[in-house]
Amino acid sequence: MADPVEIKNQLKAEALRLGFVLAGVTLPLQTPHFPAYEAWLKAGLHAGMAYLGSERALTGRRDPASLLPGCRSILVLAFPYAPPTPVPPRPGYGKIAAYAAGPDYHNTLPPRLERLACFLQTLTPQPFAWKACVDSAHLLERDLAVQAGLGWVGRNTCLIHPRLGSWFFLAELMLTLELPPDLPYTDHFCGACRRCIEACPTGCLGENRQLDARRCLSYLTIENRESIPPELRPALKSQVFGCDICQTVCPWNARSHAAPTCDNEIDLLETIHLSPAEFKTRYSATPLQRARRRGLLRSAFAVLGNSGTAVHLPALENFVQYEMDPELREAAAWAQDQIRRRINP
Ligand code: B12
Ligand code: SF4
Ligand code: SF4
Repeated sequence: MADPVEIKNQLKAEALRLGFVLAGVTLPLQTPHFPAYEAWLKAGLHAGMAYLGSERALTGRRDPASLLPGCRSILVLAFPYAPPTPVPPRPGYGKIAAYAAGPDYHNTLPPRLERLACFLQTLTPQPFAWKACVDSAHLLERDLAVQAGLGWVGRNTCLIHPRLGSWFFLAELMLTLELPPDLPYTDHFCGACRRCIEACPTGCLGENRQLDARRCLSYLTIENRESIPPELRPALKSQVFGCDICQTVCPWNARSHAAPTCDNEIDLLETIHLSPAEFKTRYSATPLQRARRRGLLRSAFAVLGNSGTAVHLPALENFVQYEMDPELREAAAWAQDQIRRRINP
């Protein structure tokens, strides 16, 4: 088979067979909103994610082809995950973001991209090089997805598809093979809707599709390596890892028909007692490992402060007395103090 359009169609069909729900092709060119990325960095909205402003990060985002010499096309894909279960919060339990309820997509998606590349090689005698990218590559994945026709970026800054909403990951297969590009998605935008801006508990979504990571619960509980500022801890409520609020309220997600996930709660007492080895055994194959044990404990203390009861006080006292890490000790003492104020106002 030599017709590039037919090759592209077969490749997309195979992607759907492998579980992806959207696929589109774009060129490895600078995306239209690279200047918006630079402005975001300049304003310091990336918080402690200094790696996003490194020379390598900027080069890849400015010139995607620099990631794969000879790159001529990028297949952009979306892979779904189940939305969060709408269960009311329970004292002593923390909620994790829906994307983190399953295995780590950084592990599960690259083999699918490899299978796709092997399949593509069966369609053409022309040899080609390829590179699988999932999240951590220096690409503006949402912007590339718009260019490949997968959807548009909403006020919550997520890539949205009219039928599927935004409960999916993005991934790319970069290719030195030339495939005909798809048309970019028309900027659908959000009309008069502002639900995500109004629902965000820390007000970190700006008017112009910009997110201030310094106050975003997702950043504070996943990427942040420092303490969570005490004034922001109450905003976590029961959220111990990641945040789904600005997607949950989005009407485009109400229209999607994905079944809710079943297990996005963790027992906080159990969590704070995990040894480093136990943390590794339980979470190393899940997205929670990104926060590391220290980060997860820190957020667990914040959530215990918000919803814990007298039964949690002895465990917290143990940390206040014997924990070596001063930031964790402080977080445990804060939680204790919050619970005591609730019990004896
Ligand atoms: C850093 C990062 C974060 C940071 C910052 C997020 C942010 N909004 O900037 C934090 C830790 C907060 C985060 C949180 C989450 N993340 Co994140 N994150 C990334 C990462 C690694 C880089 C994103 C980035 O460069 N941000 C900087 C801003 C400026 O860029 P951007 O959001 O990509 O936006 C660009 C386009 O939207 C574009 N744009 C398009 N149209 C328009 C129109 C106008 C007018 C303008 C001005 C701009 C614009 O402009 C921007 C700059 O180029 C990407 C993976 C990647 N390599 O791209 C994943 C990624 C964006 N994250 C993802 C996910 C799933 C999440 C969470 C849902 C996880 C969770 N449940 O906690 C939340 C969602 C929070 C949110 N509302 O964005 C998915 C998004 C999938 C989707 N459907 O959109 C990605 C693509 C990872 C993946 N491979 O699946 N994330
Ligand atoms: S992920 Fe949560 S904190 Fe971050 S912008 Fe969305 S609603 Fe706000
Ligand atoms: S909630 Fe409304 S404003 Fe926010 S992304 Fe969805 S449609 Fe856009």
